[in-house]
Order: sequence, then structure tokens, then C-alpha cells
Amino acid sequence: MGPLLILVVLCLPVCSAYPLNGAVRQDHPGMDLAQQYLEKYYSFKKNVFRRKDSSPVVSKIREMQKFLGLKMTGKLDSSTMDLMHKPRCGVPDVGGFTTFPGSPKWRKNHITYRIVNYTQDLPRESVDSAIERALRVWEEVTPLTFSRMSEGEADIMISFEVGEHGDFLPFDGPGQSLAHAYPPGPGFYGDVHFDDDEKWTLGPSGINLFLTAAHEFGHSLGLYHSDKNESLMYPIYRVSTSAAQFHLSQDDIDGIQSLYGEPERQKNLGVVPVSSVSPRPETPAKCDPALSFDAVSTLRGEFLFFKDRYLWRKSRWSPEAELHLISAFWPSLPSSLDAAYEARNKDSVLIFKGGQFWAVRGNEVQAGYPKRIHTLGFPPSVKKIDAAVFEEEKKKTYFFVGDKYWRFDETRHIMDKGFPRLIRDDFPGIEPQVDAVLQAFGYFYFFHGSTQYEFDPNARTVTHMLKSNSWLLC
Ligand code: TQI
Ligand code: CA
Ligand code: ZN
Repeated sequence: MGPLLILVVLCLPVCSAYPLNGAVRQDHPGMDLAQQYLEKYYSFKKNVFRRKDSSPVVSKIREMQKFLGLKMTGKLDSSTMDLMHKPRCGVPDVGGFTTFPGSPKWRKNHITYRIVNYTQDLPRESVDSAIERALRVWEEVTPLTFSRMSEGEADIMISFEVGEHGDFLPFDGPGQSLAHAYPPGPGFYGDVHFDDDEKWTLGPSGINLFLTAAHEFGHSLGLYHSDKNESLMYPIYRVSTSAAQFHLSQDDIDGIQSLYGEPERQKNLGVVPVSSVSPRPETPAKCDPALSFDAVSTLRGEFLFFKDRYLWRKSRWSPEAELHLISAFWPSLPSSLDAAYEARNKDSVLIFKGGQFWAVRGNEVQAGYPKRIHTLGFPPSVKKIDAAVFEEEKKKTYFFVGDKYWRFDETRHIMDKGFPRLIRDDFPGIEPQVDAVLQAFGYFYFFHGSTQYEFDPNARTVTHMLKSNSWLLC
């Protein structure tokens, strides 16, 4: 059933507008798929298909129409397309994921992408981060890695287009077709186009760019659709979850791993617990609905959630969070921390309690620590910090204290002028006091008791409210 649908979906807009009887250019990408389909099911030959005089195509279509019991127009008219849209009898439906005919895939593990242009609907940074997150979805379960190019020809060229845009698969205004993607290969293959007549958003209204992109990248990497309705590759658009809760279904994972295999275990983090004391019975329960965190940080691509004497460590590779004693990583650190953040430009995690802070790198607490928080530029009235988060792009750290926040410049090592400011003025919807903050996927996640707020820093609004322990898959 795969090839049939490819033809229909990829060809539907163009075929209804341009019957195949000679009016259509023969070198557009949809034609390759149409050709594959006809070859496979109607023993159609490549060489004749490409001829200037395309009457063999017309007769093939007539043959197909005859077989399907339709009026033999020789054109891919709407009744032909409608019927072809239905599952094809006699083609076994195995269930679950499918790949393209011939299972095309990238023959390398490092893939480049380029965002060629932008939609007006979202700030550029939000588009960048939605694309990055959508690629990470696949990166996490395969040996594939993606890197972004700012010019030249990348494997996956990403653009926003309206109407006719040069590939003979014109978009159709708001609704219906949202985006399309080509299976792996050279040239336009692998590319993704988004219909810029859609209202692209990152929230639940409009069309969610992250979800759509994640689905299209599935196609760009070689997956076709799945009939498992919980899968990302199921061909019905639904906004189900927020970015924080989104996860691939097992079917998507099986599908992509059938092409590329599993991730190379496990990028060595150089961070291991130095002792393995098994947690005692008074350990916090990760799925307690009232669970709150003391501090949250990233560490070399992992997430750390601090609570009392413990931390949960959640790696990108496994959905399971591991519970450890903080002292198993860093024996000299205190428990019940106030705040933590990763200064990624220095490969360090900064950990705060009361008037002191520590810098750790791997398992080492760095020399010269703890230091006094006032050395960072806080006035004497600040006795402790509630939460801290590092913003990678701007290389700034935000420190939250009561209803105010400070901004620290990690490059120049000074507190920025004009601070503190009120949290409510710049982070509308975020209530003091903040327990912990995390930056991930382009969002800030503010933790306040058992509630977590997903905040889009570009749109300056709360996009979702979650349970604090949603990261621990409760
Ligand atoms: N676009 C279809 C889709 O992505 C068409 C398409 C483009 C396609 N490239 C393809 C189909 C390669 C098969 C193979 O499925 S769409 C959804 C979903 C669309 C649909 O605009 O209809 C999503 C785009 F699955 F939700 F229905 C994104 Cl997420
Ligand atoms: Ca559309
Ligand atoms: Zn699709």
C-alpha cells in the first residue's frame, strides 16, 4: 500500500491540476514516484515513461482505470485519485511502519540541513529550535547526527513555500496539505517544504511546526506512513502533547532502526557515580504527584533533577531516569541545593546553596570552590538564589531570587546593567518563587512546586503547564 499512497499524496495537488497527458514537465520529483508506482503495479517501463510523447503514460492510466472500474479518461482525475486513496486490495497490509519502495536511506550517519528561509508566523529562533528539536527526536534513537549549514547545498534543505514553488507539487492555501518531504537521495531528495499559507505555531492552535517537522523528517530519513495510530508517522494530524512530553512510539523507533540501527552506545560523558550506594527507603518517589525539585540542570546533554540528597539523571538515550545520591557524583557537595545550571561554554555545572556556589566538571569539584555568591555581583541583601538557567545563544545566565531576576554575562563575567528586574515583567505567567529552571528545546521550564511551566522566551508566553515530574515519565 506504500507506493500507492505516495503517488496519491505527493501527486494529488499537481495531478488534479495538470493531467499527465503531456502538459506536465517530465522532470519533476513527483514523476519519479508516479513512475515507481506504475512500474511496480502496472509493469511500466522507465524509458518509455520519460519520452516527450507521454501517451504511454496515458494508456497506462487508462489500463489502471479499467482495472479499477473507472471511466477511462487517461487522466488522474478526481475519481481516479479518490479511489486510489483507498487501501489497495490484494496488497498485504502488514501493519505498523512502512518505508518507501526500495527502502531508500542515507548511506552516511552524518547528515546536514539548512533552513533556507523563514515563516513570518514565528520568530526565527523559534523556527530554528523547532527544527532542531524535530531532528533530535530521530537523532536520539539512531546513530544519525545532524548539523546545520548556513549556506550551500545541505542534504536536507528546509524551506517555507506557498502555492506553486518549483517542484510541481504546489501547495494549496490554508489547510489540506501542510508540508511535504522527499525520501533520502541526492538533489531535492530529503528536502522538506512547509506550506507558508498555514498558520505555523508551537502551541496547540494552528499547525504545530515541531510536530509537522518531526513527521516530515521521518519521511526525509526514509520512513513512510504507519497505521499505528499512536505513531508519529500515522498520517493524521493531531496535536497531542507538548514538546516536553512528546515521544516517539515504539513503532516509529522500530521503523527508523530498521534503516539505521540503534544509537552508538553511549557517548562517554566522563561522568559516573563514584560510589554505588543503593538508595535507601526514604528516597523520593519520582511519580509522587506532589513532587517538587530543589534544582534542575543539564549536564553534557543529560538532565539532572535534584531533590534532597538525591538526583535523577535522565539521559537522551534512555527514557528511564536513574536515581543517585548527589554524594555519589560529588562527595563534597551538600544536599538540598538551591539552584544549578550548566555553563556549557565552560563545560561546567554551577551548583548553589545558601551564600555559596561550586563549579563541577565531570566528577571533579573545581579548585577554588566554594565561592561566595556575592563575587558574582549580587548585593548583600541576596542571601540565596532560588533558581538559575544558562541561555546558550546569548551566553547569559538568569538568576531568580524572590520576585526578581538578575542576568549574568558568562563571556564578560559580570552582572548585566539594569538588573534586577521583576520576573512578572519579562516572564509573564511565571509566579515567584521559582524552585528551579531548565532550558531545553528552546524553551524555559520553570518549576514551582509540583507545577511546571513551559515558557517560550521568544513569544514571551507560557505555552504549557505540566506536572513537575513529567520529565521522569510519570
Ligand atoms: N503531507 C503529507 C505527509 O507528510 C504528504 C507527504 C509529503 C508525504 N511527503 C511525503 C506522504 C512522503 C508520504 C511520503 O504525510 S501533509 C501530517 C499528518 C502532512 C500530514 O501535509 O498531509 C503531518 C504533513 F501525518 F499529521 F497527517 C505533516 Cl504530521
Ligand atoms: Ca495547505
Ligand atoms: Zn506523512
